Amino acid sequence: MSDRPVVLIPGRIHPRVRSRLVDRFELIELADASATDVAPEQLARVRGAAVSGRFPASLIERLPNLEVIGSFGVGYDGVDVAAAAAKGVIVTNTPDVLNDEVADTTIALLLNTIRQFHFAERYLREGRWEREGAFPLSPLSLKGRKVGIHGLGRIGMEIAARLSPFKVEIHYHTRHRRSDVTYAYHGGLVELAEAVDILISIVPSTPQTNGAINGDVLAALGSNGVLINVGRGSTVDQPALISALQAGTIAAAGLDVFAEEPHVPQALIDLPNVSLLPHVASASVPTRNAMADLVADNLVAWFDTGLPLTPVPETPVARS
Ligand code: NAP
Ligand code: 8YV
Repeated sequence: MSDRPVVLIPGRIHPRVRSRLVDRFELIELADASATDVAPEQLARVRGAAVSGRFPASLIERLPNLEVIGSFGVGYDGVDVAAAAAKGVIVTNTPDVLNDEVADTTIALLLNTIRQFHFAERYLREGRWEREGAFPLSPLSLKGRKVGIHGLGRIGMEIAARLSPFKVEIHYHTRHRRSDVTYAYHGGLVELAEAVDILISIVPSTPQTNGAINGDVLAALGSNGVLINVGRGSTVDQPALISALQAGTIAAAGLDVFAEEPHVPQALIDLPNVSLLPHVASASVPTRNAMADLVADNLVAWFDTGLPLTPVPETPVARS
C-alpha cells in the first residue's frame, strides 16, 4: 500500500485524466458509480475522485474520507452536489476552457439548422446534384433575424460575441440582468421568445430550468422560429418540441443535447426540419484535453495546497 492519496474513478473518463493522475495518486478504477463489489475498507481509503457523468449521493455516503470530486465538464448535474456539500466534500468542474469550442459549435449548428447543409452535402454525396440538378433552396435564412440567448454566462457571452458580425439583433434572458452588456434583457422566457425568432439555450440543468422551454415558449417563438439547444436536454420539454416541429408551431430546431442521452426519439430523427448532434459541442481533441487537464490540476491543487482551481459555487472553499 502506497502513501499516495487514493483517487476513485467510477466509470469511463477521458484517458488523459487517468494518465495525468496515475503517477501522483493511487487509483481505484470501477466500472460504474454503483461500486457494488468494493469492500468498505477499500472505499474508506478514498480521499479524491475523478468522474465524467454520475456521482450519486449513494456513492458519496459510502466514502467516509472523501474530500474532493473532480468532475469532467462545466455542467456538473451528474454529481449530487447537495450531498457533497452536506458532507463538506468539494466539487470542481471545468469552466472556461471549453467556451470557444462550444460557442463555435453553436454557430455551426445554428447555420446548419437554418440552411440545411447536412442534407445538401448528403445530396451531393449521393450523386443527386449531377443526376437531378440543384439542391432545393433552404426555406429559412439567418438574414434579418433576432436572436434570444437563454443563459448569458461564460458560454452565452461567447455565443453573443460570435453572433454580432452576423448583423442579427441580440436579446437575452437570465435571472439576473447583466450590467456589462447592452443586449435587450427580458425578465421571462415567454417574453424573450415573443421578441425574437431564434432562441438559443445555454443554461445548466437545475430544478428551475427543467422543462423551462415548454409549449408556451415554443408558441411564443412562432412559426418562423428556430430553437437551438446546446445546454442540457432537460431544459426542453422534448415531447412538446416534437409536437411543435411536426405541427409547424416553430420552423426548425438544432439540438446537441437530449432528454435521455444517448437515446434520441425516432420522431425527432424522422423530422426534416431538425439538425441533430450527439452532444459534441466541446468534443475536439484540444478542448477535451484542456478539460481533462483541469480535472487533474484541480485534484493536484487540492492535495498540494488545499485550494482547488475551479470549485463549483455550491461547495466554495474558504481562502485564508
Ligand atoms: P455559466 O457561466 O454558469 O452560465 C449560466 C447562465 O445561465 C448564466 O447566465 C445564468 O444567469 C443562466 N441561468 C442559470 N439558471 C437560469 C434560470 N433558471 N433561468 C434563466 N437563466 C439561468 O455556465 P456556462 O459555463 O456558460 O455553461 C452553461 C451550461 O451549458 C452548462 O452548465 C452545461 O450544462 C451546458 N454545456 C453544454 C455543453 C455541450 O457539450 N452541449 C458544453 C458545455 C456546457 P443567472 O444566474 O443570472 O440566471
Ligand atoms: C461534455 C458538457 O461533453 O461541459 C459540459 O457540461 O456537456 C460537455 O462539455 C461532457 O461534460 C462530457 O461528458
